[in-house]
Amino acid sequence: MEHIDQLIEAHNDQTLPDHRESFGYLSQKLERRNIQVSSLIEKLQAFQIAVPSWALGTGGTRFGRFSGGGEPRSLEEKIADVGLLHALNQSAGAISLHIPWDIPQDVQAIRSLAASYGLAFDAVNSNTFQDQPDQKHSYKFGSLCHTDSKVRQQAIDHNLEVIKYGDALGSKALTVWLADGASFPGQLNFRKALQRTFESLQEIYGGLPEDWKIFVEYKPYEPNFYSTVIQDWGTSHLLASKLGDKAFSLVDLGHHLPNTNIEQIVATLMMQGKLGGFHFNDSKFGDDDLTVGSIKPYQLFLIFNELVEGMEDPNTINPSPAWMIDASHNLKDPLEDLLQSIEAIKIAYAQALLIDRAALEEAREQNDPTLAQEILQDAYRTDVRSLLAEARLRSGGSLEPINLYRKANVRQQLIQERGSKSISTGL
Ligand code: LRH
Ligand code: MN
Repeated sequence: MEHIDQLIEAHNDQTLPDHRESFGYLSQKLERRNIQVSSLIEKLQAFQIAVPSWALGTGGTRFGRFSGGGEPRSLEEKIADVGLLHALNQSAGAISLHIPWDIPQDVQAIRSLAASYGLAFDAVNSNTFQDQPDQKHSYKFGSLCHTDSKVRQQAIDHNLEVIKYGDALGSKALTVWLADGASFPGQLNFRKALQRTFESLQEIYGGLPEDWKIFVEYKPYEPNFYSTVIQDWGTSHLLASKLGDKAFSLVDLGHHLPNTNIEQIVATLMMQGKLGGFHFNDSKFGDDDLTVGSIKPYQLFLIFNELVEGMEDPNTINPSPAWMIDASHNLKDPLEDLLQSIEAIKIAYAQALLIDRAALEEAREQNDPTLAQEILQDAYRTDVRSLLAEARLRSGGSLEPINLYRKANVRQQLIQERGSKSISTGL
């Protein structure tokens, strides 16, 4: 979008006085508690989240899809939309592609276009949960676990091809999510399915460049409704451990049965050095792929409490996780939804950085749950939004991204440019 930098500067001038007041008040309060506000801001500026290329349009459900118009019609337009998000919040510095939904026709052109917006390529995602028009063998009854070795080989070859695309774009990781499973008792030999999946993943693992990672994403159900081969963190961890040092588990927040303690799973995987990354979203019931922090913001805070504990531990054996969103937008403007999700992730991170860890550990060692909760919730109940705004301001972003997005009528301009019926590839 032209002149976005000028629009940001002009809008910031108007909102700066309010910001100075709220940021000034919070900084003094934190400094009095010996919290280094400047290093906090630096951590927030450095924290970049990858936007999924498949979530820039209006998704839908099997019951309907209500397109909002102005959706990106090509990979180039998707990169431009993520570039706009990044200009506004200086926090969306990467895009995660899904193949074949986003095959780059001209890799060099795509690389330089992304670079022109300050964007890198995070993990690339393979897709063996849909049949492509020219595909020889169907994935109806699975892919890497399929009873027919020809189908397994086709799926392995697809993943190796996705690695090649990613490598050409500068990506350093492959995410494998498998719909593989069964919808009826008796349909699947659990043992054979898991063994075939492992052996297929071994072939894909063998195709990884030296400095690459493979993320094994688990999910309890959907589209299969009785069994999923990689159903939970334990199965993902088992496979990642057997595959080797380049293999890790990927935690999609929506891929847990109700009331699962996800923060404990995060702590456990991080302890083993096998937490590869996240697909952030939120959910009330199933894999709802809703705006991050829109349903369970306290759970997100508790997850970041475990993440910060691991990240701040000088002896941690876990590499820096990949921070990625995986959402689908049925009702909201996709770009506003993503701006809200990124804000919610960084709010949880900032609040977790405010936790008095020494005091919390002391309370735990004294078995004082009341004090432990007081310490946690003091951080959770701190309004850190001015810290995030200051981090954006120092990085050249907007103090109020969503207000500016609306004030600048971005969606209207996209509809004029792309039409009210343009549909983007993805979910
Ligand atoms: C599966 C999933 C996976 C993606 C898809 C778009 O539910 O979370 O990460 O490949 O959504
Ligand atoms: Mn996911």
